[in-house]
Amino acid sequence: MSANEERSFIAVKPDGVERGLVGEILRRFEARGFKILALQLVHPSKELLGEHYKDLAGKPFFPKLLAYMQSGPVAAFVIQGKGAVKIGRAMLGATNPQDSAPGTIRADFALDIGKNVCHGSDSVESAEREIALWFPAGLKPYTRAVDAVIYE
Ligand code: IDP
Ligand code: MG
Repeated sequence: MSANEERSFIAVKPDGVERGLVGEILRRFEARGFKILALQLVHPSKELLGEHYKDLAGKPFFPKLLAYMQSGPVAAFVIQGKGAVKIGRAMLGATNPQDSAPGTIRADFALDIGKNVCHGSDSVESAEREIALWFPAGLKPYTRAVDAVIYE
């Protein structure tokens, strides 16, 4: 996979969907130049979430996190483009919105760590794992003419 084809898994969590932020969040990634490679509203099972957040299984907030993530649909999408993982995390902002830099999604739309509106993969390996988990049917690549004006 070339550098311009790096992928990240991004999700608008149930609070973000409920608050009508799906369009705004998608818009930011589209405006930055990323290609939307997959897009789906998902009602995640406990099993899917347990796998998605398996590294956090021992944390005291884990049960609350799963309940939060099952409180409504999640808008799951995959972005593709140069620096998708690192830039995706930067655009989301720090996990705790109290610490997120102004201009990031969490700073602009959230106040509490347990209602922080969005998820983004933390590494290329996590991204591939999460994409396979949330989009088990796989992704269908496509070309965009606009990439010729986005990349040098
Ligand atoms: P990340 O979403 O920025 O990658 P993680 O540490 O992977 O942060 O935690 C996953 C999610 O779990 C966070 O986005 C947040 O919703 C929730 N979370 C993390 N730490 C806490 C906490 O201390 N209290 C409540 N919820 C938390
Ligand atoms: Mg994480």
